[in-house]
Amino acid sequence: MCPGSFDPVTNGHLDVIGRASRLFDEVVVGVLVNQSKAGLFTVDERIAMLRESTGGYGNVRIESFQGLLVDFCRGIDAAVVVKGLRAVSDFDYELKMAQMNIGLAGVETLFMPTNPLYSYLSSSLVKEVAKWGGDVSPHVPDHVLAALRDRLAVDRA
Ligand code: COD
Repeated sequence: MCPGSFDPVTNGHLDVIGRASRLFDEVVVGVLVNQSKAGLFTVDERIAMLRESTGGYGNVRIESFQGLLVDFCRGIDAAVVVKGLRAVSDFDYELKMAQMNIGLAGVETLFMPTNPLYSYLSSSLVKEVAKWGGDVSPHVPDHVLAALRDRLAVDRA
């Protein structure tokens, strides 16, 4: 299980998903439905972008979830959560969630060191740079780049 907001998916996310797909028989990417935080893209749009980006993997499927991650994991019978770790700041936050998730439901978390190519990448940084006209083409797939341009052009209009 690879959970996240994926607003939008970046090459950093895709690197972790691709590596997980080589380690596990089946990978479920779970997009969090967060009622209290509107994203740049709707959950359906994020799911569509993830599906397009991971279409080449035969064992990856994309779903949405709300509520506790551990409840979703139980519902789909997922034994392991896979998370990418970019920096010590990620570790600080992720360790607490991983320990809570073991305590809540015995769900284990496996941390994957980020590919150094993507260690500074986040969806928020990509949106910030794209919003001000910076080039994010090295950081997201082409179809995500096009979606960002469309959405930000509409937002500016
Ligand atoms: N390189 C490697 N990995 C990366 C990169 C990168 N450049 N960017 C992101 N990642 C990985 C990280 O592992 C990250 O956790 C994951 O991708 C998703 O990233 P985001 O930014 O899309 O998603 P987040 O951090 O907003 O997702 C947080 C969750 C949805 C996983 C979390 O809030 C959650 O589990 N929520 C459900 C409610 C719950 O159970 N809460 C209690 C937790 S104890």
